[in-house]
Amino acid sequence: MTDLRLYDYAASANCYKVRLLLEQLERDYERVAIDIFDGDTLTDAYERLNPQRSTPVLELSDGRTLIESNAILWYLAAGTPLLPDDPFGQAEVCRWLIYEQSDVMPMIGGLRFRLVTGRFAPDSESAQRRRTGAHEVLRILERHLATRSFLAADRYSIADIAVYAYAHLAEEAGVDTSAYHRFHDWLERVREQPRFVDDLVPYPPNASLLAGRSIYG
Ligand SMILES: N[C@@H](CCC(=O)N[C@@H](CS)C(=O)NCC(=O)O)C(=O)O
Repeated sequence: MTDLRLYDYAASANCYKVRLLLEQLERDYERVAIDIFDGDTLTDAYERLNPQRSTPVLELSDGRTLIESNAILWYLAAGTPLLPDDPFGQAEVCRWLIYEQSDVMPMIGGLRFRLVTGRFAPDSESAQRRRTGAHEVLRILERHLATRSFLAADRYSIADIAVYAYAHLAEEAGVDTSAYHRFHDWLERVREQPRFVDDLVPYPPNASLLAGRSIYG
């Protein structure tokens, strides 16, 4: 009997970060597969679950639901070593959760998604703009990690989980990361954490442009 249900798309790194945390916290949960390119998020039932029609969604045993991957991370990590309990440490984590959504996800995850599903040509202006943004993200991470092992509060936390979920995909987005040595050392430190998993799957064929039905068209 599990008390958590995760509405989840296996190829989404926003969902992967929640799966990684659940694994590291040794929490049981029921996984409900949502095919975002087969119209699963376009139904009235899904809109009631999440008016933003996105994955992941976490449902608690009392029926309450949480949307937004980083809000879900925060809820699950509260009271565990993966979220500091002092206000400054929490604010540092919050800073990286915001930056992950505003910059890391669009510049690296968004670029990779659009390249591998045929929405961007590799040398298009749109791809080039995001690639420049991805290098800016990597430069900021590289600089930050010059004096730290982890992103926030001197320890492994949900800040690392959230940023890792998209940042580790930079090469798959066609971004050359070879100059970012501290970034690579940090990726390794994240992978060395107890119960680390990488169960992110490739985008299936129906994720390609015009092959499926989703909010992306
Ligand atoms: N800010 C949201 C973004 C969620 C999001 O964009 N999820 C994508 C998968 S990565 C999705 O489910 N899209 C729904 C669709 O395409 O129908 C979060 O962090 O949860």
